[in-house]
This record gives sequence, C-alpha cells and structure tokens, in this order.
Amino acid sequence: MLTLTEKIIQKHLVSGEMKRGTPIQIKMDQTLTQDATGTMAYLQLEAMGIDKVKTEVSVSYVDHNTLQSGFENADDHKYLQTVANRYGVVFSKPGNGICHQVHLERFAKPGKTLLGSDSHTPTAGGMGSLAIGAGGLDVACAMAGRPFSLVMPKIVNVQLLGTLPHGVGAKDIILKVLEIMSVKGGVGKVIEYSGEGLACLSVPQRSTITNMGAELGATSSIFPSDEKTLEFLTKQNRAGDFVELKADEGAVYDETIVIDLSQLQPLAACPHSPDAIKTIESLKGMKVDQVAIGSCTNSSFTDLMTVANILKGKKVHPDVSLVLSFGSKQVLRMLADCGALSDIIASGARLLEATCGPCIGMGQSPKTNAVSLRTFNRNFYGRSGTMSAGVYLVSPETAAYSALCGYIADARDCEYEEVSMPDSYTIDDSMLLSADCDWEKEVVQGPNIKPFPVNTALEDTICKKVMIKVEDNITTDHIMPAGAKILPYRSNIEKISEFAFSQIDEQFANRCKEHQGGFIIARENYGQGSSREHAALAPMYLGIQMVIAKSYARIHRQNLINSGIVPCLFKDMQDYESISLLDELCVEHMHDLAVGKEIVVQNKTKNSTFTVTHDLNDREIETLKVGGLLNRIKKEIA
Ligand code: MIC
Ligand code: SF4
Repeated sequence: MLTLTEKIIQKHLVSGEMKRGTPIQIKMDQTLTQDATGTMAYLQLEAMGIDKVKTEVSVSYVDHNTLQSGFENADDHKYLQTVANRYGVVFSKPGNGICHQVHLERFAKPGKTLLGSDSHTPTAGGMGSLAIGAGGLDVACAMAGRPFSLVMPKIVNVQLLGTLPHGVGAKDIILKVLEIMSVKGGVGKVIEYSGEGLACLSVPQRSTITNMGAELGATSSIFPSDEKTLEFLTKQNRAGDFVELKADEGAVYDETIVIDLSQLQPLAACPHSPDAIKTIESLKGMKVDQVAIGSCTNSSFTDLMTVANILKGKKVHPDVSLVLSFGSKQVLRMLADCGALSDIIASGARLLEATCGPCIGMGQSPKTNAVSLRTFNRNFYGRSGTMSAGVYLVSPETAAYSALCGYIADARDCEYEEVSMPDSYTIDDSMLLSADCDWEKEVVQGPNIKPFPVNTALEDTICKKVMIKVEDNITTDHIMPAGAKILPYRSNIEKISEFAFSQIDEQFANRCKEHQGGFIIARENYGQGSSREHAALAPMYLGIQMVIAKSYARIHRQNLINSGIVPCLFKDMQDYESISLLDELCVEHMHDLAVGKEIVVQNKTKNSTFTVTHDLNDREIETLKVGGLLNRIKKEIA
C-alpha cells in the first residue's frame, strides 16, 4: 500500500531505501532553470565536461530578470540561449512566460520527476509530477545525469472535502494549509492532496496550491493524476502524456489534515510572513494603495479570466494602482483573443509582460507605508522593494474586487461570472527554441558573466569571528536580496556579495572583508524561501566557513553544503544567547568530522565552551571536506 509520492520515488530510486528520514537518491527525468539561477547552473554544467544533457527534457527559462536596464541582463540572456543550444536544452525566450506556468502548460507530465533551480518548481505537482526545487549546482548535476540526493520525506495527506464557495479561491486553500502548518511545518515532508474536494479543482488551481507548498518549507506537494489532469492535457494538445496515478487505498501517511472547502473563507497572509494568516472578514475596509496580480502562483488563464470578469464594466478605484503580469504568452494571447484583455485595460489596470515582475521586486515597488495586495506567494520584509510597505498575499478574486473598492473587500459580496476551463488552449511554441544541440555554435559569455567561485578544502581548525547574529525564519531574501538593483549581478558573485544581508545589516560585507569571514549565528528555519545558491555563494565568497543555527530550510542547507559551508545545529539555545557579534569562536579537528560526531566550540572572547551537533550524512561530509560539490565532482571526473 503506497502513497502517490512513494510510487513515484520507487520508480526513480537509484540508491537507499524508502525509509522515512534516511538518505536516498532518485533519477530526475526533467529539469528546469530560470535566468536568475540559470547562469551559475550552466557555468557549473560546462565545468562538468559532458557533451549533452542526459535528461528526457531540460528547459532554460528567462523570466526573472527581463528589464535589461543595462547590458548585464542581455549578456545573461545571450549566454543562456547559446549554452542551451550547445548542450541540448530547450530555451524559453524572455516574454514567453514564467517558468512554472510554461512548464505546466507544455512540459510537465504525471509520474515524472522534475528538478528545478527555483523553489516553486513543485507547481508541476498540480498534475501529478514529483517536482522539487534545488540550488543551481544540484540541477546542473541532474542535467549531467547524476541522481538527486535527498532525505526520504515524511508524507502528509491533506484531504479536501466539499466544494469551494463563490468568492473563495484555490489560493485560500493553501493559505489555510499555511495557517495550520506554518512556514516550517513542511520541512522534510511531501504534501499529498486527496479527497472528494479534488473534483472541483482544475490543474491550474491545483498548481496554485502545490506552488505555494514551497512556503511550508515542504520538499514537494502533489495531486493525483485523474480526469481533471486528462482534461488539462487534452486541451493543451498533450493527451498522450496522461497516465492515471493515485495513492493506494490504505496507504500510510505520517499526518492527516482535513479541510472542508465549503467552510473556507477568503484569507490573507499578512506582513511579513506567508503564514501570518487572517480572514478577509477581519481585514475588511483597510485602505489599499496597490494591487498586483500575477506570479507563478496566480497567473493562469482561468485566474486572469476571473479577474477580467470581476473588472468587466467597472473602474479601478482612483487611489489604487492595479498592475497585472501574465503567466505566459499563451495566457496573454488567449485573453486578447477572447476580448478579456480589453475589459482589463478598460478598467484602468496597468499591464506588464509575461514574467515574474514585481514578485521579485523588478519594478512596481509600492509607495512609503503602502498597503499592497498581491496574488503572489511571498511577502518577506523588503521583497517588494519598499521597506515600509506591508504586503498582503490574497487570491485573485480578493485582489480584483479590492482594487475596485479601494479597500480590502470580500469577493463573496461581489457578483461575477464563474470561469470554467477553456474548450482548448491556444498552442504556439514559437518562443521555445528546440533542443537540437549544435556543437559548432559558440557559447557567448559577455563581460557580466564571471567564473563560478570555488571554495577551498575544509580547514582542520577554524578560528574566526561572528560576522552576524540573526533571529528565527531568516529568508534567503534577507541573506541575498533580489530586486531591480541587485538581480543584474546574479552572474557576478564578487559584485553581488557586496549586497549580502544589506537589508538588515549594511556592514556585513565590509565586516567580512575586514575579518576574512567567519561564522553566522542563527535560530530556527534559517534560509527559508528561495533556492538561490547566491545566498550561500556570496557568504562563502566573503569567507563564511560555518553557520550555527537551530534548524535550516532544506534547499538552503543543501546550498551551504554544496558551497563548502558547514551547517551546524545548536543543542541548547542558551549557547545562542551567550554569543555576541564579533566573538571569536574556534573549532578544531574538522578533518575528523563524522556522522553523529559533536563539535566543540570554544568562545575565546567569552572564555567559554559549548558543543554543537549536525545532521550531515557521509556523502555531505565528504563534500564539505573537499570544499563543496563542484570540487567533489571534478575529483570524481578526474
Ligand atoms: C523567488 O521567488 O524567490 C525566486 C526569485 O523565484 C527564487 C529563485 C531566485 O532567487 O532566483 C526561488 O524561489 O527559488
Ligand atoms: Fe518568479 Fe515570483 Fe514565481 Fe519566484 S515566486 S518564480 S519570482 S513569479
């Protein structure tokens, strides 16, 4: 009796046993990268010296960084296009859409595994694919045909009952799950959805839910592949990709959560965390300055048709700036063809291209102290580009109706026509450049693209100072912010490292330079959020050798190890309390690092000693000892 997750893992298992909590390796059928993490991933792939990618399909998307305000973005795009051509990777041109939306439309398949260098890769779980986010180097390894290492996850069953009421969206389901489980409740788990409530959810709606499963810290989220999956695939002219998939009757889950959809209310995640959930009823009437609709969570054709139906014949409130970005060219073109785009424009909405846009801080930063309602998945402090703004994450229904009202409003009070799936999707893959690899063509690497920085082997004794001490739930946006100013340097670690932790500690980079790096001290869920390995590479470049925290988010922990930074665990939070900024800490015998072996830390400044633990396995220890994954692979190849 197996869960759906176990069935897919079993088919892809390369090593290990499906015993929860133990290390396993699985084969990856598909990969995806996006531009902000992709340049590093392809530089790493080039360093591996393979002739062609070994996956069934690998796609390189350009969706994050498309403003091209200087030569930097354009350099990155050209490199990505030519390197894709060289290695047999499909290239999705800028403007073709957000990676997760396009992948769902054109590539994701039930029962397949997908590894993506973006934390929202589990979006494809909406059609029964086991899709996992990871750092760029892990994705490069998967492209080179290496199995992906992970810990066999626990499996949570979320049973959905009933049907969604008018004015309540799929977004409200995942916000409810976030309220129940919190931003760290999903670490080490896959969230599997089941129950009669599935019948009212289309693939795009299911994908809203699996997308934002990333905010639970979950390894992945997945829905069964059923008649709704077949309907979506058929309408995308891909019926041949369908296979039916579900958990066995009597499969054993580690946890079960039951949600009655008919009882669900519209919800919002309040500043600054996706799990700070309140009902719209309790927020109703709060004045709104900006409404932003789009992102990989809520920019499907059906989502934006719903928005168009709410806006139709009405005007956006004079005090509100409403901005829309589209999930894909397919979505945009279909809205144009059916006239809905005209309704949207007539309402006074502002339009952006089919990219991540304001979700990653590429423009549309709200005004000082603004209330910004967004259909996105993250509302971390500062991510919008305006430190004093408060971002509320809501459904497209709530967002559109509130944009008309000028205050937070309950879409259950709004009359609009419900949207059903289109009869068919418009297929036009002309912005997807084929994966025929062309050996002759040169890989073009402009001056913005600097070599991938490689760490040196682990030192036996580390005697260094504490460079920063931070609180719970530090996000990768805190560690390595994004936005229009910083994102153009994603291919230049030396330059981007100047911005590490800049939103919470402007002196971090300078301090590291002055002391040649040292330690980071943190609390729970360190590194939640994005898959950006820059959040490990920049600290590594600045000389950080060890992080001591209470717990880590999965992808960031792996990125630290891949970069050769040792992630240790506090045994006792009194020890955290005892450490101050610039204390000198010493650890010895790091070459004897072994599974389960504690590490003694001397605090030379405080004249005290404490022990820390780690949960590293043999493979991870080996990686750390040689100074990171790239060194290890090079050694293996040699
Ligand atoms: C995000 O939503 O934070 C991003 C930007 O898509 C990141 C990837 C990145 O930082 O490039 C993610 O989710 O992994
Ligand atoms: Fe892009 Fe935002 Fe989705 Fe990240 S969360 S992939 S920035 S749309």
